[in-house]
Amino acid sequence: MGLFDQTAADGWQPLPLPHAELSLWPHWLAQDEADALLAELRATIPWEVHRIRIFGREVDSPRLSCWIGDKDATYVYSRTRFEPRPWTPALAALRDRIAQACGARFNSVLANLYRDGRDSMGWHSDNEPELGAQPVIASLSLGAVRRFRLKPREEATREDVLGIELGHGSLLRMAGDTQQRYVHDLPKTSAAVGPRINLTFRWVDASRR
Ligand SMILES: O=C(O)CCC(=O)C(=O)O
Ligand SMILES: [Mn+2]
Repeated sequence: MGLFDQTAADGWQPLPLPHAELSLWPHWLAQDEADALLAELRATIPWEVHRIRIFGREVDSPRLSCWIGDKDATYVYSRTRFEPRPWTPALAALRDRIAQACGARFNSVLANLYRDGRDSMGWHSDNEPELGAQPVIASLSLGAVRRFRLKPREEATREDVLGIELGHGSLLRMAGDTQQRYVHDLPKTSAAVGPRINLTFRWVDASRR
């Protein structure tokens, strides 16, 4: 698995985020490959509505999701325990390529489908204990370009918010103290946007819980 060495030959662009580690590879997948993957995942993933807890109240999450991974990669999210669905051949192949690009290993992926601009994800960080203190999380985006934002966990002013447009086929790598220091979201947009799929690959160790 080894080190994450950025070289001039690859497409990683480091993004400015003090005390954290964030890089974007804007066109990690070529257009035709990204098109095919978007169509396949939309049709084959068993999309479901996850229930999440907000201010103590359980509500439908405003997007469709599916947790996929190794059998032992169970995950407690918003106080709900998710048993992973098995890898499909396409997702397993993708996992291995993304592991290679990111210099990390992954045993699970959270797939999200944002049907249109009304679907979103609120401020949170991926800091569940089973992910460990400094997780490497790889985020692949397909479909409509949406804005992804990060802000410091504490005392954020408007200037502290970093917005990144995540385009079709882009790969975002979050590592180091990114989850400890920052929260991130995917806001709604009033623009007429089509569907978007986002895959966040993670390493879950259920024994850390
Ligand atoms: O859709 C995205 O780009 C982010 C999704 C996310 O943060 C998550 O699933 O934890
Ligand atoms: Mn997240």
